[in-house]
Amino acid sequence: MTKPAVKPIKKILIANRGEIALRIMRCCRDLGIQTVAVYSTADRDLKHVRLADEAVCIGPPASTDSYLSVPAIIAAAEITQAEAIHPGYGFLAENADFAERVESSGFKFIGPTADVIRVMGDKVSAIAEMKAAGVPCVPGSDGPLGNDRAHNRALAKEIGYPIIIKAAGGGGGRGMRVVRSEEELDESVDMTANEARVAFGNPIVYMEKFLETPRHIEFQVMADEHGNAIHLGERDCSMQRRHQKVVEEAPAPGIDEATRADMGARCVEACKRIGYRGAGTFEFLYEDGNFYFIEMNTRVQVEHPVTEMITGVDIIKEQIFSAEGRVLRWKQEDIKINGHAFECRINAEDPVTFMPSPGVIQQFHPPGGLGVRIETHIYNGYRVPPHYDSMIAKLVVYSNHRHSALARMRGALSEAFIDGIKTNIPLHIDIFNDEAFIEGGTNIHYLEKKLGLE
Ligand code: MV4
Repeated sequence: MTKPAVKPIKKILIANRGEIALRIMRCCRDLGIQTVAVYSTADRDLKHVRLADEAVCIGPPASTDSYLSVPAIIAAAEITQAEAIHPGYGFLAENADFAERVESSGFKFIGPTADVIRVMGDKVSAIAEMKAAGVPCVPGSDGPLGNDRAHNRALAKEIGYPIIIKAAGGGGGRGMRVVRSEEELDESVDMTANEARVAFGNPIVYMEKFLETPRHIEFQVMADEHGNAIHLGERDCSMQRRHQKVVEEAPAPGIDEATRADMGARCVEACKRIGYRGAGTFEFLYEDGNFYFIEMNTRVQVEHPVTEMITGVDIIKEQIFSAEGRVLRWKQEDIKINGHAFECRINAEDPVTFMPSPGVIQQFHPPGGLGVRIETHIYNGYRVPPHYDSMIAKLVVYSNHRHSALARMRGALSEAFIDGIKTNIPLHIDIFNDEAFIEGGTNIHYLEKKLGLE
């Protein structure tokens, strides 16, 4: 076999803000790659803007006019002569049209091809691909629902109530409706389709059996453009409120090595089938010992550090290497899951009402010590702007065992101090003292139930 053409990237434009922009910038620095930061007028004082080799203001505070402005970002790449664009997460990271525009403008998009983003962005085609690759999916309609109401009723009856109607263009909790009896079915299908038409410009909906008490377990994969792929094990992201993850951990409690190897191999097979490139995540619901694929994320995720801690793989670095056209440096047998990691998402919000709490950070004392990693862009005097996501830091801990990692997180949380704004640190302290969470394996409804009762 001839060696593939590797094109080393000399300069990357980071099309994001906050902690992930800083994470990507630090990785580029490790690799000797020049960085271009882009920022809105609300973000002039971001840490990575100061540390990047170059910085370009791309617009006013509103995301739609800055971090979501494709022309502004492409123009910034052109004037700085960047070679590649890293989208981070959120904003344009899973926008196929953006990926296409980046590449047609002569830049490398650090992520999968636009075609693959498009296929996986449509949940109906994503599920069809996964089924074909041998990935277990939720029993359901196997494709879009049509207008034949009798057929839909027969289908729901066969699957068994409760069922859930989901929009093909939705995902991440948007565009779905649970149906508990036949009387509600027709109206629910129509309403979900109409809302989807408005929200996503796509009225296509599909049906799945509704799982009442699943856990959310996701597999991290990494692929090159030469048909090689590996998995980096799984994460448990069940501790969530209103589709916002609060705590993540890796590995998922109670998943044995054989199950991990089996599910991981199926995800790897799916990557090969769709021609995946870069970092990706397969999301599953896990109930009664079974996995059911629900969606794929074609970007790096917020919670990628917990996987890095237990595998030793720098996921951002591998994304860049993949974009350079390199052959994946890891074989599956090189990947060993070691120890246990937790991540707390620290948000600038009221710990009781969950209302955003922007403002000036008067004092910040980050926790530290062995196995403690903090990913944050905040510093003393930094003003948290009201225009963006309220996550200001990720506190990640690692230890040999889950039990000692829990203790390490409790210690780190008690040491962390942020003054000037409200944060959800008290909520995290509550969670890490919760008996069921300490036991492990709580489901996706656990936190909302706990908050409702207390
Ligand atoms: C489901 C489900 C139960 N059964 N699908 C919500 C977000 C989107 N990724 C899919 N979601 C769900 N799909 C079936 N067939 C329950 C959820 C769900 C959920 C999933 C993951 C994490 C948190 C959740 C919270 C509520 C509902």
